Amino acid sequence: MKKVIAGLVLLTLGMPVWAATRIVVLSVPGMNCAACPITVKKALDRVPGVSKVEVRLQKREVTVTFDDALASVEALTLATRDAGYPSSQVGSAK
Ligand SMILES: [Cu+2]
Repeated sequence: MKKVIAGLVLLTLGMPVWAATRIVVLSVPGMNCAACPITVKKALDRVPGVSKVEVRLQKREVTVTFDDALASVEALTLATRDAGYPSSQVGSAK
């Protein structure tokens, strides 16, 4: 438990100074029930460099925070496609 909290603190403190952190919004049209986001999130969490995955089922969108030295939009869309949910980038935020 202590380890988990320490990890979260590190992650929170570390985030703003990562120069290569990128946030992108992916459209995942295949998400159509409450179980889909779990599969999509799992697939994206597994991509090295991904630090945060937020799924909005209603909009069929996923916001992904990742280190672009380790991951890429291509790696993200490949991961969701391999999980059965083709996706494409619809936007980005800093
Ligand atoms: Cu589903």
